[in-house]
Amino acid sequence: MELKEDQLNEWRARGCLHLQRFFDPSKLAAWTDELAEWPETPGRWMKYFEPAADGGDPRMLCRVENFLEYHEGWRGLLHDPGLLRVLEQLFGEPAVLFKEKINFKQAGGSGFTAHQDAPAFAAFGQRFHITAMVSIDASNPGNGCLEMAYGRHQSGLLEMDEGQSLAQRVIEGERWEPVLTEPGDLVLFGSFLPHRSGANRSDAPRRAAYLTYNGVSEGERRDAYYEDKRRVFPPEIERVPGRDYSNTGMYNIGNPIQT
Ligand SMILES: O=C(O)CCC(=O)C(=O)O
Repeated sequence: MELKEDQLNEWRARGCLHLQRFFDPSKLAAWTDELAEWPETPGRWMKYFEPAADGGDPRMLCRVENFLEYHEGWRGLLHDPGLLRVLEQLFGEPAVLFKEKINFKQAGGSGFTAHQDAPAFAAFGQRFHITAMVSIDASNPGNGCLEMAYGRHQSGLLEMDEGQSLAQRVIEGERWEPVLTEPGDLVLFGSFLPHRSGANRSDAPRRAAYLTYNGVSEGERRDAYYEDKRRVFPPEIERVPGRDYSNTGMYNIGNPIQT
């Protein structure tokens, strides 16, 4: 998969590249259902929950992370040669997986406040990451699609609030554009591109995989990432009773996950 000059120009100008129907969508939903059905199990995949915004279900599955080792289909996609070739062209060197997650955003699930990913990812001595968002369900403003401030990846770290989301006056000054996707679409964006998303006001889930890579020259830090995340912000099943997990550090920026 060789990118064309106009695609590379789109990447440079917007900090984002949307490749429609990059993956065969036929298996994505079934693979995701399999992850959702896995029981919460200490030390393995990591499941996180959120309360429904309308006060209904207090514990909706909103995320599964760290599934590379456990799911053959997703493992194949994470190492898909076409995806890795695209990433190599964007990084200018081969890509290495940093982390992987699926956001479920069930009907009634909340949105994500505007943020840049760089502050959360940079703690492992790396400078730049690219996230490959794979659309599992179609996404649109009604079910909480991504919204991007295209072009603002070139401004470095923007002003943030104490929770490391973007400061309100930055949010108000940006132009937010919705990213409409169909199942199988691939949306690549760099870790400095501001983004956010709304709540899911539809009656079906809006699932999307966020697969984050770094350039090989910045090392392999995936194990270190999950080791530290498990310590600071573990899934509920791994929490030690009585211990305070309210300081989630860089692991819950802009997220609706319950702490
Ligand atoms: O899934 C979404 O709606 C937004 C995801 C996001 O920004 C994140 O997980 O940091």
